[in-house]
Amino acid sequence: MKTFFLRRSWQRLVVVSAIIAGCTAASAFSADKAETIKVSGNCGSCKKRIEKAVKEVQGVQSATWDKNTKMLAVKFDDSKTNLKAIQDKVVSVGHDIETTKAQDATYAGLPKCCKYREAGAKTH
Ligand SMILES: [Cu+2]
Repeated sequence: MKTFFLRRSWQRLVVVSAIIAGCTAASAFSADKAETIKVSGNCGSCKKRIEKAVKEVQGVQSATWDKNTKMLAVKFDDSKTNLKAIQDKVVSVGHDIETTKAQDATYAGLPKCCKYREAGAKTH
């Protein structure tokens, strides 16, 4: 009786492992990835600039930046691009992210309404 029970649970373990392995394999083939990163900015122009830039990165499927939460939700094909490339693109058009600051010269070129580093800029 005890042996029978052990055998049953062993079999169950095999089935569960097979399911887990199957799911892992499936996710390895599906290259779609979703990430959310914080991007500094103020207004609708920032939104357009950020989203346009990110969508230019090959492999990016969608990009949506929220001016209130400052969060950029991005979906991309993991086999064509990566989060680093997307972050670099955001920074390249003048927007700071948590780990990297945009170059001062690029930031200086932003329209006045987009100067998010200035004090009081958040009330936009
Ligand atoms: Cu702006």
